[in-house]
Amino acid sequence: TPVAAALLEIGGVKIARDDVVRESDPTNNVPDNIFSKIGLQLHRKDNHPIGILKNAIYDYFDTNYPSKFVKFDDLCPIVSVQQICSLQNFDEVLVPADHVSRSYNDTYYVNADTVLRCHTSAHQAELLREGHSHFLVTGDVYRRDSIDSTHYPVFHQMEGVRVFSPDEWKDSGTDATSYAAMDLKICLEGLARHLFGAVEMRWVDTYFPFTDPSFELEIYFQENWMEVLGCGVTEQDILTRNGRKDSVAWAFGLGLERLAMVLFDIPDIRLFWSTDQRFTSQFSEGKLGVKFKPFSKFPPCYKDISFWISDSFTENNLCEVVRGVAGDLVEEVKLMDKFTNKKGMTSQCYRIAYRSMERSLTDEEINQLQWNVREAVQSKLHVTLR
Ligand code: FA5
Ligand code: MG
Repeated sequence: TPVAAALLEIGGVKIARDDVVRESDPTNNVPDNIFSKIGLQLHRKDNHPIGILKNAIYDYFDTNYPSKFVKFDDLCPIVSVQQICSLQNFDEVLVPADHVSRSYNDTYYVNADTVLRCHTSAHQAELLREGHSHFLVTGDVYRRDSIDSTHYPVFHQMEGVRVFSPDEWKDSGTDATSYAAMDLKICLEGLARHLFGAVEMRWVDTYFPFTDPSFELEIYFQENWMEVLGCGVTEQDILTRNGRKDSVAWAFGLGLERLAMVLFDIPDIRLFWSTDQRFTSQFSEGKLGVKFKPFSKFPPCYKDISFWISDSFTENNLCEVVRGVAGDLVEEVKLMDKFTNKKGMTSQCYRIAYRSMERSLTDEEINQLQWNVREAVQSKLHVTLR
């Protein structure tokens, strides 16, 4: 259920609304617009595009690996950075101590040791320790990030892990790592065919601390290559630490919104949070062939904002402030220009696109929003407006 209370308790951890504790507790950077989405669990709604997609992926695994994959979709999104024997979000998946993803700039901290999980990989180690060898974990994940049609600070991932014991690859004629990498790609290409039939896609080599080799899958969508998942062969250290010393494994993390955008032709990620009947009534349980019919064709309205930055300025902080003022009326925040003058001062110009998915915005309303954004940027980000 949506959270209206000032204090929320999940899994024994208390989180307060920002107006209640933020002032007094600098270790909490969860804003109200994020706070209010905790617990909504779109992935557990069978009539919602994210729930429909989750069930379609379940079907693929049930058909191809009968009664193999154990499914979890209700694990608590509030996870530890550091605990005596469990360090879920980062340490357990070997994220180095100085990795950017640990910073307050990238991750929502509930307090110094506890975060809103930034990926479902946070649950890999505990489930391996519990003895699972084939599992899927679906859940809401949280990230401070940029703002555009494919990025939102709350989204959904599905993690998949498959562990092989030595007798599974020993007669294959290849080494364990190549065997797992090949099996992984076959599995995910099969999933893409199951969901989409024919789409244009490509594999890209990448880096994750918890897999080697690592890959991303991109799909051609709205005239761009869009990254839909990350995956790879699990680092041996993770298996060794969690009781699977002689095994090899693969893992993937799917971005469910991105896949649902392709599947249902949904043009903007904000729509997943819409409660407008004209959105929700277009989807129903088990129906995969549906193409979304847009009901808002209002043009976006662009406003520029320029300022001299300070050393502490980051784009994620700017996005957070803009989202805090404009909520889902902000469609994109994009750097247009940047220069450094002779005195070494750096100026940046950002273009903000405002558009409602549901109605037409008046000039007055947009001017007021932009005014409020300017005020908030100036007071919260230590920049000098130009
Ligand atoms: C991860 O989160 C890794 N944990 C995935 C993984 C799991 C790799 C297991 C290897 C083994 P990444 O940060 O790339 O990776 O995110 C995975 C997917 O989430 C992306 O491909 C994208 O589809 C989606 N995603 C990432 N950020 C956002 C965002 N702000 N809004 C919507 N979707 C996002
Ligand atoms: Mg990525």
